Amino acid sequence: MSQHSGPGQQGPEKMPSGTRAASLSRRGFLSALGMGAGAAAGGSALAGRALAAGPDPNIVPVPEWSKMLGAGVNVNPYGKPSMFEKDVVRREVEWLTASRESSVSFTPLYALDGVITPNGLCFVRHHGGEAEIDPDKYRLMIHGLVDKPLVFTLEDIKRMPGRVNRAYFLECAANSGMEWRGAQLNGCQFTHGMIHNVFYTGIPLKTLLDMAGVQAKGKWVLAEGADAAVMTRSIPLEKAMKDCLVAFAMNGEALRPEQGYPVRLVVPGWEGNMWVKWLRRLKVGDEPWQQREETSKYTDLLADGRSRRFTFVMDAKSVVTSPSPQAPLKHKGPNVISGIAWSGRGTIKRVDVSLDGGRNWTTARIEGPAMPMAMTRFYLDFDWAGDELMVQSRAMDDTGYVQPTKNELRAVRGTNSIYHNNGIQTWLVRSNGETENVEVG
Ligand SMILES: Nc1nc2c(c(=O)[nH]1)N[C@H]1C(S)=C(S)[C@@H](COP(=O)(O)O)O[C@H]1N2
Ligand SMILES: [Mo]
Repeated sequence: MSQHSGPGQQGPEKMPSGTRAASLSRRGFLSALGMGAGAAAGGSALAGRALAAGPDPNIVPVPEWSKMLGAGVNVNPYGKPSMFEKDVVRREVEWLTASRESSVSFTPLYALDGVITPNGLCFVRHHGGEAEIDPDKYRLMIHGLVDKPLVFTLEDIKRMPGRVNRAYFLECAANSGMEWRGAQLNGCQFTHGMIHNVFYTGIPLKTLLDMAGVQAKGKWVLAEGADAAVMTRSIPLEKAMKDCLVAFAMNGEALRPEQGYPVRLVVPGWEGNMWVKWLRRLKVGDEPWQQREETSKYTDLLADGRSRRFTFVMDAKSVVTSPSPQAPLKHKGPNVISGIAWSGRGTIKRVDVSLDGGRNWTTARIEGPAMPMAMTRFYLDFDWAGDELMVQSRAMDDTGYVQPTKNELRAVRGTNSIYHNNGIQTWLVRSNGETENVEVG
Protein backbone atom coordinates (compact mmCIF):
# COMPACT_ATOMS: atom_id res chain seq x y z
CA MET A 1 0.00 0.00 0.00
CA SER A 2 2.87 2.37 0.51
CA GLN A 3 5.78 3.63 -1.51
CA HIS A 4 7.69 3.87 1.72
CA SER A 5 8.27 0.21 2.58
CA GLY A 6 11.46 -1.35 1.32
CA PRO A 7 14.86 -2.56 2.39
CA GLY A 8 16.04 0.85 3.47
CA GLN A 9 13.05 1.41 5.72
CA GLN A 10 13.11 1.18 9.46
CA GLY A 11 10.37 -0.13 11.67
CA PRO A 12 9.36 2.10 14.54
CA GLU A 13 11.38 0.10 17.06
CA LYS A 14 14.64 0.78 15.23
CA MET A 15 13.96 4.47 14.78
CA PRO A 16 16.71 6.47 16.45
CA SER A 17 15.15 8.38 19.30
CA GLY A 18 14.85 12.10 19.17
CA THR A 19 14.36 12.36 15.40
CA ARG A 20 10.71 13.24 15.61
CA ALA A 21 8.88 15.91 17.50
CA ALA A 22 8.22 14.51 20.94
CA SER A 23 4.58 15.49 20.86
CA LEU A 24 3.89 13.48 17.72
CA SER A 25 2.88 9.93 18.36
CA ARG A 26 5.67 8.28 16.39
CA ARG A 27 4.04 4.91 16.15
CA GLY A 28 0.77 6.49 15.06
CA PHE A 29 2.46 8.67 12.46
CA LEU A 30 4.56 5.86 11.02
CA SER A 31 1.70 3.43 10.82
CA ALA A 32 -0.39 6.08 9.12
CA LEU A 33 2.37 6.43 6.57
CA GLY A 34 2.27 2.66 6.05
CA MET A 35 5.54 2.17 7.87
CA GLY A 36 4.25 0.61 11.07
CA ALA A 37 4.21 -3.02 12.10
CA GLY A 38 1.55 -3.96 9.55
CA ALA A 39 3.44 -2.48 6.63
CA ALA A 40 6.68 -4.03 7.80
CA ALA A 41 5.06 -7.43 7.42
CA GLY A 42 4.25 -6.59 3.80
CA GLY A 43 7.85 -5.75 3.08
CA SER A 44 9.29 -8.62 5.05
CA ALA A 45 10.19 -10.88 2.11
CA LEU A 46 12.31 -8.14 0.59
CA ALA A 47 13.90 -7.30 3.94
CA GLY A 48 14.68 -11.00 4.54
CA ARG A 49 16.45 -11.35 1.22
CA ALA A 50 18.54 -8.25 1.86
CA LEU A 51 19.50 -9.57 5.29
CA ALA A 52 20.71 -12.87 3.86
CA ALA A 53 22.89 -11.00 1.39
CA GLY A 54 24.84 -9.37 4.18
CA PRO A 55 24.47 -5.78 5.26
CA ASP A 56 21.87 -4.72 7.75
CA PRO A 57 18.88 -3.65 5.65
CA ASN A 58 18.02 -1.06 8.23
CA ILE A 59 21.10 0.98 7.46
CA VAL A 60 20.77 3.42 4.56
CA PRO A 61 23.75 2.71 2.29
CA VAL A 62 26.41 5.40 1.96
CA PRO A 63 25.33 7.38 -1.10
CA GLU A 64 27.62 8.21 -4.02
CA TRP A 65 27.70 11.88 -3.14
CA SER A 66 29.35 11.07 0.17
CA LYS A 67 32.27 9.37 -1.55
CA MET A 68 33.77 12.29 -3.45
CA LEU A 69 34.49 15.92 -2.90
CA GLY A 70 31.77 18.31 -3.90
CA ALA A 71 32.04 21.55 -5.79
CA GLY A 72 34.04 24.26 -4.06
CA VAL A 73 32.78 27.61 -2.90
CA ASN A 74 31.95 30.27 -5.41
CA VAL A 75 31.45 27.95 -8.36
CA ASN A 76 28.33 30.07 -8.81
CA PRO A 77 29.28 33.57 -7.60
CA TYR A 78 25.56 34.33 -7.60
CA GLY A 79 23.93 31.25 -6.06
CA LYS A 80 21.33 29.22 -7.90
CA PRO A 81 18.73 26.68 -6.76
CA SER A 82 19.50 22.95 -6.83
CA MET A 83 19.53 21.42 -10.33
CA PHE A 84 16.66 19.23 -9.13
CA GLU A 85 14.50 22.36 -8.79
CA LYS A 86 14.94 23.33 -12.43
CA ASP A 87 11.20 23.15 -13.11
CA VAL A 88 10.38 25.74 -10.48
CA VAL A 89 10.25 28.68 -12.86
CA ARG A 90 8.01 31.50 -14.01
CA ARG A 91 5.75 30.37 -16.82
CA GLU A 92 3.67 32.09 -19.47
CA VAL A 93 0.29 31.33 -21.01
CA GLU A 94 1.11 31.58 -24.68
CA TRP A 95 -2.31 32.45 -26.08
CA LEU A 96 -2.90 35.17 -23.52
CA THR A 97 -0.94 38.04 -25.07
CA ALA A 98 0.28 38.88 -28.56
CA SER A 99 3.85 39.77 -27.68
CA ARG A 100 6.35 39.23 -24.92
CA GLU A 101 6.93 42.99 -24.54
CA SER A 102 3.40 43.42 -23.32
CA SER A 103 2.85 40.24 -21.42
CA VAL A 104 2.94 38.47 -18.11
CA SER A 105 4.80 35.58 -16.53
CA PHE A 106 3.37 33.76 -13.54
CA THR A 107 4.82 32.95 -10.11
CA PRO A 108 5.12 29.16 -9.52
CA LEU A 109 3.04 29.34 -6.34
CA TYR A 110 2.47 25.57 -6.27
CA ALA A 111 6.17 24.96 -5.57
CA LEU A 112 6.77 27.76 -3.05
CA ASP A 113 6.31 27.86 0.69
CA GLY A 114 6.58 30.41 3.45
CA VAL A 115 5.55 33.96 2.74
CA ILE A 116 8.42 35.57 0.80
CA THR A 117 8.63 35.18 -2.97
CA PRO A 118 12.20 34.66 -4.18
CA ASN A 119 13.24 37.55 -6.41
CA GLY A 120 13.90 35.36 -9.45
CA LEU A 121 10.41 33.84 -9.26
CA CYS A 122 8.33 37.00 -8.83
CA PHE A 123 5.83 37.19 -11.68
CA VAL A 124 6.57 39.92 -14.21
CA ARG A 125 4.02 42.10 -15.93
CA HIS A 126 5.00 44.78 -18.34
CA HIS A 127 3.42 46.67 -21.18
CA GLY A 128 6.39 47.88 -23.20
CA GLY A 129 9.24 45.56 -22.34
CA GLU A 130 11.84 45.97 -19.66
CA ALA A 131 13.62 49.32 -19.40
CA GLU A 132 17.35 49.02 -18.83
CA ILE A 133 18.34 51.98 -16.70
CA ASP A 134 21.87 53.05 -15.85
CA PRO A 135 21.66 53.90 -12.14
CA ASP A 136 24.08 56.80 -12.61
CA LYS A 137 21.78 58.35 -15.17
CA TYR A 138 18.60 57.65 -13.23
CA ARG A 139 16.56 60.72 -12.27
CA LEU A 140 13.26 61.10 -10.40
CA MET A 141 11.38 64.36 -10.87
CA ILE A 142 8.69 65.84 -8.61
CA HIS A 143 6.70 68.70 -10.04
CA GLY A 144 3.17 70.08 -10.51
CA LEU A 145 1.40 71.67 -7.57
CA VAL A 146 4.47 71.82 -5.34
CA ASP A 147 6.35 74.78 -3.88
CA LYS A 148 9.72 73.50 -5.03
CA PRO A 149 10.01 71.12 -7.99
CA LEU A 150 12.83 68.66 -7.32
CA VAL A 151 15.00 66.18 -9.19
CA PHE A 152 16.59 63.29 -7.30
CA THR A 153 19.42 60.99 -8.28
CA LEU A 154 19.47 57.42 -7.01
CA GLU A 155 22.21 58.41 -4.56
CA ASP A 156 19.99 61.24 -3.25
CA ILE A 157 17.20 58.74 -2.55
CA LYS A 158 19.55 56.31 -0.83
CA ARG A 159 20.98 59.06 1.39
CA MET A 160 17.61 60.24 2.62
CA PRO A 161 16.71 59.84 6.29
CA GLY A 162 13.87 57.57 7.30
CA ARG A 163 14.56 54.44 5.21
CA VAL A 164 12.10 51.60 5.93
CA ASN A 165 11.69 47.85 5.34
CA ARG A 166 8.17 46.59 4.62
CA ALA A 167 6.75 43.34 3.26
CA TYR A 168 3.79 43.72 0.91
CA PHE A 169 2.00 41.61 -1.64
CA LEU A 170 1.65 42.95 -5.15
CA GLU A 171 -1.29 41.46 -7.02
CA CYS A 172 -2.15 42.37 -10.59
CA ALA A 173 -5.82 43.38 -10.80
CA ALA A 174 -6.11 40.83 -13.64
CA ASN A 175 -5.04 37.92 -11.43
CA SER A 176 -7.67 35.16 -11.83
CA GLY A 177 -9.20 37.33 -14.57
CA MET A 178 -9.42 34.41 -16.98
CA GLU A 179 -11.69 32.57 -14.53
CA TRP A 180 -14.68 34.92 -14.52
CA ARG A 181 -16.87 32.65 -16.62
CA GLY A 182 -15.72 29.34 -15.21
CA ALA A 183 -12.67 27.20 -14.55
CA GLN A 184 -10.04 27.76 -17.23
CA LEU A 185 -6.42 27.24 -16.35
CA ASN A 186 -5.02 24.15 -14.73
CA GLY A 187 -2.67 25.32 -12.05
CA CYS A 188 -2.55 27.92 -9.29
CA GLN A 189 0.53 29.29 -11.07
CA PHE A 190 -1.82 30.42 -13.84
CA THR A 191 -5.05 31.07 -11.93
CA HIS A 192 -3.39 32.98 -9.05
CA GLY A 193 0.27 33.49 -10.02
CA MET A 194 0.09 37.23 -10.71
CA ILE A 195 1.13 37.88 -7.15
CA HIS A 196 4.38 38.19 -5.27
CA ASN A 197 5.33 39.17 -1.77
CA VAL A 198 8.72 40.63 -0.98
CA PHE A 199 10.42 42.88 1.53
CA TYR A 200 10.92 46.35 0.09
CA THR A 201 13.54 48.79 1.23
CA GLY A 202 12.88 52.40 0.42
CA ILE A 203 11.84 55.87 1.45
CA PRO A 204 8.26 56.84 2.29
CA LEU A 205 6.82 58.78 -0.64
CA LYS A 206 5.63 61.32 1.93
CA THR A 207 9.25 62.26 2.66
CA LEU A 208 9.84 63.25 -0.97
CA LEU A 209 6.52 65.03 -1.31
CA ASP A 210 7.14 66.97 1.90
CA MET A 211 10.53 68.08 0.60
CA ALA A 212 8.85 69.44 -2.52
CA GLY A 213 6.01 70.97 -0.48
CA VAL A 214 2.59 69.91 -1.78
CA GLN A 215 0.32 72.92 -2.30
CA ALA A 216 -3.13 73.08 -0.72
CA LYS A 217 -4.83 72.45 -4.08
CA GLY A 218 -2.87 69.21 -4.56
CA LYS A 219 -5.14 66.17 -4.25
CA TRP A 220 -3.67 63.58 -6.63
CA VAL A 221 -0.24 62.33 -7.59
CA LEU A 222 0.58 61.14 -11.10
CA ALA A 223 3.23 58.41 -11.19
CA GLU A 224 4.95 57.75 -14.49
CA GLY A 225 7.39 55.05 -15.54
CA ALA A 226 10.45 55.45 -17.76
CA ASP A 227 9.72 52.35 -19.89
CA ALA A 228 8.46 52.42 -23.47
CA ALA A 229 4.90 51.90 -22.13
CA VAL A 230 5.20 55.04 -20.01
CA MET A 231 2.94 53.43 -17.46
CA THR A 232 1.04 56.27 -15.82
CA ARG A 233 -1.44 56.20 -12.97
CA SER A 234 -3.23 58.70 -10.74
CA ILE A 235 -2.93 58.08 -7.01
CA PRO A 236 -4.96 59.95 -4.39
CA LEU A 237 -2.66 62.21 -2.35
CA GLU A 238 -4.01 60.72 0.85
CA LYS A 239 -2.73 57.26 -0.12
CA ALA A 240 0.58 58.69 -1.37
CA MET A 241 1.12 60.34 2.02
CA LYS A 242 -0.10 57.36 4.04
CA ASP A 243 2.07 54.38 3.17
CA CYS A 244 3.46 54.46 -0.39
CA LEU A 245 7.17 53.86 -0.79
CA VAL A 246 9.79 54.76 -3.32
CA ALA A 247 11.66 51.44 -3.19
CA PHE A 248 15.13 50.58 -4.43
CA ALA A 249 15.60 47.10 -2.95
CA MET A 250 13.60 43.88 -2.72
CA ASN A 251 14.44 41.04 -0.36
CA GLY A 252 17.67 42.73 0.58
CA GLU A 253 19.18 43.32 -2.85
CA ALA A 254 18.72 45.88 -5.60
CA LEU A 255 15.40 45.62 -7.44
CA ARG A 256 15.56 43.21 -10.35
CA PRO A 257 15.49 44.95 -13.76
CA GLU A 258 12.12 43.36 -14.52
CA GLN A 259 10.72 44.67 -11.24
CA GLY A 260 11.66 48.29 -11.98
CA TYR A 261 15.39 48.73 -11.33
CA PRO A 262 16.55 51.05 -9.93
CA VAL A 263 13.34 52.50 -8.36
CA ARG A 264 9.69 51.51 -8.27
CA LEU A 265 6.63 52.78 -6.50
CA VAL A 266 5.08 50.59 -3.78
CA VAL A 267 1.35 51.14 -3.24
CA PRO A 268 0.46 48.74 -0.40
CA GLY A 269 -2.74 46.73 -0.79
CA TRP A 270 -3.70 48.43 -4.07
CA GLU A 271 -3.82 46.94 -7.55
CA GLY A 272 -0.44 46.06 -9.05
CA ASN A 273 -0.89 48.33 -12.05
CA MET A 274 -0.36 51.39 -9.83
CA TRP A 275 3.03 50.16 -8.61
CA VAL A 276 4.87 52.06 -11.34
CA LYS A 277 8.23 50.51 -12.20
CA TRP A 278 11.29 52.44 -13.43
CA LEU A 279 9.69 55.44 -11.70
CA ARG A 280 10.57 58.63 -13.60
CA ARG A 281 8.22 61.34 -12.48
CA LEU A 282 5.67 62.28 -9.84
CA LYS A 283 3.35 65.15 -10.57
CA VAL A 284 0.98 66.67 -8.05
CA GLY A 285 -2.40 67.78 -9.42
CA ASP A 286 -5.90 68.61 -8.29
CA GLU A 287 -7.74 65.78 -10.08
CA PRO A 288 -7.02 62.38 -11.63
CA TRP A 289 -5.51 62.40 -15.11
CA GLN A 290 -7.81 59.74 -16.69
CA GLN A 291 -4.94 57.80 -18.20
CA ARG A 292 -5.51 54.81 -20.47
CA GLU A 293 -4.55 52.38 -17.71
CA GLU A 294 -7.25 53.80 -15.41
CA THR A 295 -10.07 54.20 -17.92
CA SER A 296 -10.19 51.69 -20.75
CA LYS A 297 -7.98 49.28 -18.77
CA TYR A 298 -8.13 48.31 -15.11
CA THR A 299 -11.79 49.27 -15.10
CA ASP A 300 -14.54 46.79 -14.24
CA LEU A 301 -17.37 46.43 -16.74
CA LEU A 302 -20.54 45.66 -14.79
CA ALA A 303 -23.54 43.55 -15.81
CA ASP A 304 -25.62 46.62 -16.76
CA GLY A 305 -22.91 47.98 -19.07
CA ARG A 306 -21.68 50.67 -16.69
CA SER A 307 -18.01 50.77 -15.79
CA ARG A 308 -16.60 50.85 -12.31
CA ARG A 309 -13.43 52.92 -12.30
CA PHE A 310 -10.73 53.36 -9.69
CA THR A 311 -11.10 50.06 -7.89
CA PHE A 312 -7.84 50.51 -6.10
CA VAL A 313 -7.95 48.09 -3.18
CA MET A 314 -7.36 44.38 -3.66
CA ASP A 315 -9.94 42.58 -1.52
CA ALA A 316 -9.15 39.56 0.65
CA LYS A 317 -8.38 36.42 -1.30
CA SER A 318 -6.74 33.05 -0.81
CA VAL A 319 -5.82 29.91 -2.69
CA VAL A 320 -4.67 26.43 -1.78
CA THR A 321 -1.29 26.04 -3.45
CA SER A 322 -0.86 22.37 -2.53
CA PRO A 323 -2.62 20.21 -3.49
CA SER A 324 -3.30 21.91 -6.81
CA PRO A 325 -3.08 20.75 -10.44
CA GLN A 326 0.71 21.12 -10.56
CA ALA A 327 1.10 19.67 -7.07
CA PRO A 328 -1.12 16.57 -6.89
CA LEU A 329 -1.55 14.46 -3.76
CA LYS A 330 0.97 11.61 -3.79
CA HIS A 331 0.34 9.76 -0.54
CA LYS A 332 -2.57 8.51 1.45
CA GLY A 333 -2.52 9.21 5.16
CA PRO A 334 -0.95 12.34 6.63
CA ASN A 335 -0.74 15.27 4.23
CA VAL A 336 -0.38 19.02 4.56
CA ILE A 337 -2.76 21.32 2.76
CA SER A 338 -0.88 24.55 2.20
CA GLY A 339 -1.96 27.88 0.84
CA ILE A 340 -1.69 31.65 0.87
CA ALA A 341 -4.06 34.44 1.83
CA TRP A 342 -3.83 38.20 1.56
CA SER A 343 -5.92 41.35 1.91
CA GLY A 344 -5.40 44.87 0.64
CA ARG A 345 -7.55 46.14 3.51
CA GLY A 346 -5.49 44.83 6.37
CA THR A 347 -4.29 41.68 8.08
CA ILE A 348 -5.48 38.13 7.42
CA LYS A 349 -7.20 36.99 10.60
CA ARG A 350 -8.48 33.55 9.66
CA VAL A 351 -8.50 31.10 6.79
CA ASP A 352 -10.97 28.22 6.58
CA VAL A 353 -10.46 25.17 4.39
CA SER A 354 -13.18 22.95 2.97
CA LEU A 355 -12.58 19.48 1.56
CA ASP A 356 -16.13 19.04 0.26
CA GLY A 357 -16.70 22.03 -1.99
CA GLY A 358 -17.78 24.47 0.70
CA ARG A 359 -20.24 22.44 2.79
CA ASN A 360 -18.02 21.96 5.82
CA TRP A 361 -15.16 24.20 6.89
CA THR A 362 -12.17 23.76 9.19
CA THR A 363 -10.09 26.68 10.39
CA ALA A 364 -6.53 26.37 9.10
CA ARG A 365 -3.37 27.23 10.98
CA ILE A 366 -1.85 30.60 10.08
CA GLU A 367 1.88 30.06 10.31
CA GLY A 368 4.58 32.69 10.24
CA PRO A 369 4.12 36.43 10.17
CA ALA A 370 0.65 37.73 9.35
CA MET A 371 1.42 41.32 8.40
CA PRO A 372 -0.98 43.91 7.01
CA MET A 373 -1.23 43.87 3.21
CA ALA A 374 1.24 41.00 3.01
CA MET A 375 0.94 37.40 1.96
CA THR A 376 0.09 35.04 4.80
CA ARG A 377 0.71 31.29 4.87
CA PHE A 378 -1.78 28.74 6.16
CA TYR A 379 -1.62 24.99 6.69
CA LEU A 380 -4.14 22.29 7.43
CA ASP A 381 -2.67 18.97 8.49
CA PHE A 382 -5.04 16.22 7.42
CA ASP A 383 -5.37 12.50 6.78
CA TRP A 384 -6.31 11.48 3.26
CA ALA A 385 -8.17 8.21 2.88
CA GLY A 386 -8.00 8.36 -0.92
CA ASP A 387 -11.49 9.75 -1.42
CA GLU A 388 -12.33 12.49 -3.91
CA LEU A 389 -11.99 15.99 -2.47
CA MET A 390 -13.16 19.45 -3.46
CA VAL A 391 -10.59 21.63 -1.78
CA GLN A 392 -11.34 25.30 -1.13
CA SER A 393 -10.00 28.07 1.07
CA ARG A 394 -11.77 31.16 2.36
CA ALA A 395 -9.91 34.16 3.77
CA MET A 396 -11.10 36.65 6.36
CA ASP A 397 -9.33 39.90 7.23
CA ASP A 398 -9.34 42.09 10.30
CA THR A 399 -12.04 44.36 8.87
CA GLY A 400 -14.43 41.37 9.01
CA TYR A 401 -14.47 40.99 5.23
CA VAL A 402 -14.98 37.39 4.08
CA GLN A 403 -13.78 36.15 0.68
CA PRO A 404 -16.88 35.53 -1.49
CA THR A 405 -17.77 32.50 -3.59
CA LYS A 406 -17.55 33.04 -7.34
CA ASN A 407 -21.33 33.12 -7.60
CA GLU A 408 -21.61 35.70 -4.82
CA LEU A 409 -19.12 37.80 -6.75
CA ARG A 410 -20.97 37.38 -10.05
CA ALA A 411 -24.24 38.39 -8.38
CA VAL A 412 -22.70 41.80 -7.73
CA ARG A 413 -20.35 42.17 -10.66
CA GLY A 414 -21.86 40.18 -13.53
CA THR A 415 -19.68 38.24 -15.97
CA ASN A 416 -18.21 41.05 -18.09
CA SER A 417 -15.37 41.72 -15.70
CA ILE A 418 -11.75 40.73 -16.01
CA TYR A 419 -10.21 42.48 -13.06
CA HIS A 420 -10.66 42.05 -9.32
CA ASN A 421 -11.77 38.42 -9.21
CA ASN A 422 -11.24 37.31 -5.61
CA GLY A 423 -13.74 34.44 -5.62
CA ILE A 424 -13.13 31.16 -3.81
CA GLN A 425 -11.11 28.65 -5.87
CA THR A 426 -11.99 24.95 -5.99
CA TRP A 427 -9.56 22.12 -6.72
CA LEU A 428 -10.98 18.67 -7.43
CA VAL A 429 -8.65 16.00 -6.06
CA ARG A 430 -9.36 12.65 -7.69
CA SER A 431 -8.86 9.39 -5.84
CA ASN A 432 -5.55 8.86 -7.65
CA GLY A 433 -4.39 12.23 -6.33
CA GLU A 434 -4.56 14.09 -9.64
CA THR A 435 -5.96 17.55 -9.14
CA GLU A 436 -8.00 19.76 -11.45
CA ASN A 437 -9.41 23.27 -11.61
CA VAL A 438 -13.20 23.06 -11.26
CA GLU A 439 -15.98 25.32 -10.14
CA VAL A 440 -18.78 24.67 -7.73
CA GLY A 441 -20.08 28.24 -7.60
N1 LIG B 1 6.58 51.30 -15.75
C1 LIG B 1 5.73 50.29 -15.65
N2 LIG B 1 5.23 49.98 -14.43
C2 LIG B 1 4.37 48.96 -14.28
C3 LIG B 1 3.94 48.19 -15.39
C4 LIG B 1 4.48 48.53 -16.68
O1 LIG B 1 4.18 47.91 -17.69
N3 LIG B 1 5.38 49.58 -16.75
N4 LIG B 1 3.01 47.20 -15.20
C5 LIG B 1 2.16 47.31 -14.04
C6 LIG B 1 1.35 46.14 -13.77
S1 LIG B 1 -0.05 45.95 -14.71
C7 LIG B 1 1.60 45.31 -12.71
S2 LIG B 1 0.55 44.08 -12.29
C8 LIG B 1 2.83 45.44 -11.91
C9 LIG B 1 3.63 44.17 -11.99
O2 LIG B 1 4.79 44.25 -11.22
P1 LIG B 1 5.91 43.15 -11.37
O3 LIG B 1 6.33 43.09 -12.81
O4 LIG B 1 6.96 43.49 -10.42
O5 LIG B 1 5.26 41.83 -11.00
O6 LIG B 1 3.65 46.52 -12.35
C10 LIG B 1 2.95 47.66 -12.78
N5 LIG B 1 3.90 48.70 -13.04
MO1 LIG C 1 -1.40 44.40 -13.71
